[in-house]
Amino acid sequence: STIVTVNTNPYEGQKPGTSGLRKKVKVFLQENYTENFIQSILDANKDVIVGSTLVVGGDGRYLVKEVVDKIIKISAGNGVARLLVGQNGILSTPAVSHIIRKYKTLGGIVLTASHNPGGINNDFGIKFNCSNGGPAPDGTTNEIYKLSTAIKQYKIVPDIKCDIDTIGVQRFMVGDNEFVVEIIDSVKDYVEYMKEIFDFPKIKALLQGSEQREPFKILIDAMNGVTGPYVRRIFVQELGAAERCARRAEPLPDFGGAHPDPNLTYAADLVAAVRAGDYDFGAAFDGDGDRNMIIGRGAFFVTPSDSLALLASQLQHIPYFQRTGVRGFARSMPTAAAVDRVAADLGKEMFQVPTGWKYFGNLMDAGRLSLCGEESFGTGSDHVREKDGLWAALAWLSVLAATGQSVEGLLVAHWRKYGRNYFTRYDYEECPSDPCNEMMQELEKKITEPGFVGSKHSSGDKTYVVAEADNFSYMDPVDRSVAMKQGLRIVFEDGSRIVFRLSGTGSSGATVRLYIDSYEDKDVLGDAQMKLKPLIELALELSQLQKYTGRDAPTVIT
Ligand code: VG1
Ligand code: CO
Repeated sequence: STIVTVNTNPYEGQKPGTSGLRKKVKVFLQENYTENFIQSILDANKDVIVGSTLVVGGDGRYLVKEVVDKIIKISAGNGVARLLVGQNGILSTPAVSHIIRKYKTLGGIVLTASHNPGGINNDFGIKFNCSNGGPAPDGTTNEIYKLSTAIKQYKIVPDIKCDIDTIGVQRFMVGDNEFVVEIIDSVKDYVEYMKEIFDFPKIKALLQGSEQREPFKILIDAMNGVTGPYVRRIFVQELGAAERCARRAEPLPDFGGAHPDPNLTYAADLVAAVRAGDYDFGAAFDGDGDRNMIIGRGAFFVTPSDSLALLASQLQHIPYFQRTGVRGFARSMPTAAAVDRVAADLGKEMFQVPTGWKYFGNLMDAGRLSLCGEESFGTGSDHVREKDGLWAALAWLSVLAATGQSVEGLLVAHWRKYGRNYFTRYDYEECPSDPCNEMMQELEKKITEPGFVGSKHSSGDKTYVVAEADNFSYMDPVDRSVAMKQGLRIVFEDGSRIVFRLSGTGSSGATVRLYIDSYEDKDVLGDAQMKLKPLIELALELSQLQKYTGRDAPTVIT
C-alpha cells in the first residue's frame, strides 16, 4: 500500500475541552473534520510518532467503528508501527489507560463523548491519552488545537482493509515498512488487572453468602454503554452473580436512547429497581465506563464526594493498597471537602485540583497520590490514570465484604466520626452562551471587588460571612504549570462554599454548574436539599442566574 497526502483546510473550534474534543456526530461527519483532528494529534507527537505503538478504542457509540478505521489508515500514513485496537472498536476509558501502561505504548486515542447521549443526532468525541495512560495535559491539547487551526494536509493509506471484529494480528506493508494492527480482547487485560488489585474470592464469598450470612444481592447497570461486557465478565463469570444482576449490559450505538450518565436522574430506573427490590447494593456506570454511582439497600444514595471520603478511610481492605501503601488523596475543587478530613486524620497529603482527571496524573506519576475523585461521579486510584467506574464498585464491595456492614451503615458511621459535608450540584444545561459568559464575568467582578470578603449575606435564617472569593487557579506542584480561571468560588467563614463553573464537555450552548458544599459536625442525618436551601438561594441571588439564563429551575440536580 502507498501513502496518499490529502489537501485539507482547517476547521474552527477543534479545541479539546475538559476531556477531549466533543461535538455533535454531524460535525464530525463534515468532510475531513475527523481526519484533520486525528492528523493534529499525531502531529503533536511528531518527534516520536514514527515506529510508535498506540492504543485505539471507544465506548461503542455511533461512529466509533468508522473513526477507528480512519485512525488505522492515518496512523499507517504517519509511520506508526503498531496499533492495539479493542475488538469491534470497544475499550472502556479506564481499560485504554491500563493497556497504554501495561504495554508501554506512546499513548492512545479514546473515542467517546462519555456521559453525553449517542446516536446520529447526538455526540461523539476524540481524546488523546499520553504514555502514562492519562488524558493529555493542557500543554498537549493546546498544541493539538493550534495544529488544527493551521492544518494543510493529512497522510493516509486508503487501501488498508482491516477487520476489527476478529481478535488477532493483521500485518500490512506500507512502502517498505510493516504496519501491524493487533485486535485485542476488549476486557481481558482489564479483568486480569482487577483480579490483581482486589480479592475476588472474598467478594465472591460475600455475593454468594454462607450458612451464617445471606447472599449479598447486587444490581449493576451498564446503561447500554461500554461496560456491558466488563460487567458480565467480572460480576457474572468471575464473581458468580446471576445473569439478571447485569442490567443493560449490551453496548448500543445510541445507548438505547438513554443518557448514559449514572446519577439519580438518568439512572432513575436502577434506583427504582433497587428501591423496590431485595437488593443490598446497586451501581451504574457511564457511556465510557469511567463514572460510577453507588447506592445501597432501599436505594440509599452515596454522593460521589462521600464515596471518595469513605474509600479513603477504608483502603486497608484492598490488596493493591496493602502492597503499595497509601500515599496522598486529591479531589477536584468543586468536590465536597469530606475527604480532606480523612486526609487530616490519617496524616496524608491532600490536593485540590481543577475539574478534569488530567490534573491528577502528575501527582500520581510523582508517587504522591493514591486515591482521588470528583463530585461528578468520578472515583479512581493510581492503578490507572483515568477515573474507573468498575474499580469503584469493586472497591466498595471489598469494603463491604471486609466490614460486613451495609452501605448505609458504613456511611452513617463515617459521618458520626468525621461530620458530614452536605453537597449538591445544580446543572443548567444548554443555555445560550453569551448571557452565561456575561453572568460569569459580572459575578467574578462582584466577588473580587474590595469589600466582598468580609461582607455578610443573609438567607433564610442563616447569615454567612465571606472568608474568601476568587476565580480558582492552580499550580501543578510537580511541573509548576498553571491553570487559570477554573471556577468562581465563594467560601464562607463556616467553611460552606458556593462554586460556579461553565462546563467544558457539552457540545452545544453553555451549561452552568452550581456546586454547594456545607459542613455539619453533629447534625449528619438531614436532607441535603433542605440543608442547602439557604446557600442555593444566596447563590442564585448573587449570580442573578435566573435573569441571565432565563431558567427558573435546573435541568438536573445531583
Ligand atoms: C464534567 C465533570 C468533570 C469530569 C468531566 C469528564 O466536566 O464536571 O468533573 O471530569 O465531565 O467526565 P465539565 O467541564 O462538563 O464540568 V467524563 O466521564 O465526561 O470523561
Ligand atoms: Co465518562
